[in-house]
Amino acid sequence: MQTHRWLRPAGLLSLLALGLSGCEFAGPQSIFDTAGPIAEAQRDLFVWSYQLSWIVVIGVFGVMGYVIWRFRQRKGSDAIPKQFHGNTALEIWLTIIPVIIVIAVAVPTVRTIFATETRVVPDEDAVIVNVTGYQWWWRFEYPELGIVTANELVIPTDRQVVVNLDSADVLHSFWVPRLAGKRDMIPNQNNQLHFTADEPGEYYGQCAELCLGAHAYMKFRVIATDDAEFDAWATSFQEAADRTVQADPQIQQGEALFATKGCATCHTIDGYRDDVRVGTPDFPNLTNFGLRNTIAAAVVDNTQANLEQWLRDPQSIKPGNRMPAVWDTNDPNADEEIAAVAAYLRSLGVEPATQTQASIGANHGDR
Ligand code: HEC
Ligand SMILES: [Cu+2]
Repeated sequence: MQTHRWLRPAGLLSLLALGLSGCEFAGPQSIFDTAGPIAEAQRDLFVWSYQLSWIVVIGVFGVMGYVIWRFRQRKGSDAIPKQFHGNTALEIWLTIIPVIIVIAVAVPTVRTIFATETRVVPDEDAVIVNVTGYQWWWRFEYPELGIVTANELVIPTDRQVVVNLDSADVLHSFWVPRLAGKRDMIPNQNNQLHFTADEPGEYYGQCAELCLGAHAYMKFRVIATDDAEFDAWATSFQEAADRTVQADPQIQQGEALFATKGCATCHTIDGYRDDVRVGTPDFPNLTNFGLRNTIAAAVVDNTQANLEQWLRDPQSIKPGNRMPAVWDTNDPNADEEIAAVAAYLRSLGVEPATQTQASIGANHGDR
């Protein structure tokens, strides 16, 4: 079999071109499009090592190319070029240059590690969040504010955020590429990460440690707001227990179904009826669900239609997840009841008049 000699390099080159064309430097999960000082320091370190590598590559291949060309065998000459074995000066330089290169990489690396990776004494006004990874969603607890929520980490802009990372089951990894490098979440090992967001906005997060099943759908959002909006958000959670169910009959019906359909055995809603024991920490807390932008670990937007679809058949939205389908497919009341429960959930934390535009951070664009 005869293949053309140029086919292989041509194939490799087109593969490379294809790979590069898939690169996106400003996507919602790009480490190059940084949005805070920690991610910025890490990106700068990466770019510096990358540039230095190119200097080394160009230097080494340049010298090699020059030597190959300059000392190539010439017609009619069998003489061996002058050898430099035992050239002390050259050997010293060949030792010094790599040492300089190693130092040029090591010093910024160690400095960045200490600036970004170590445990910190939190700033006075830092926001502390205990994050627990579950197969396949995120629990966010703000111990100082008495708030528990899921899948959307609301933070104030320009203030340090310290996250204590834990897992309830297997290994997960907390990663918000535009804000900070990833950090493993290991059961019973209190790993920590800290970061700050410079600008209000919605930042995409993703579990970065293969955790089986729906791992690829284990996403989340960090929503950075200004201080006033953050305080309003926090207050809204703290007051949730005292809020009454909205008067709308459909919402009232949904509220009742939340208990009778068994949702309350898994899910907590602060302030839900005194006579019903609601939820356990091991399922997403649905308090103020009407303020959420997304459903099921940021897999789909929080719209009435998506929420109904989620309740009718969770597997159709997020294959592998552990929320059961509660209604039988042939239940004649399913459509009406699902619509009612969805309306109830979407009313939580929302003033009746502003229901359509209540999502927090929604005006900051989609990343
Ligand atoms: C056996 C426990 C269980 C029951 C019962 C249950 N759920 Fe869930 N639910 C889950 C789990 C687990 C998840 C997380 C799924 C995922 O994202 O991987 C979930 C997720 C959700 C979410 C998305 C949460 C988020 O943070 O985005 C909503 C909304 C929800 N359930 C509503 C309901 C309603 C309404 C009912 C009753 C009709 C119900 N659930 C019954 C276990 C349950
Ligand atoms: Cu995971």
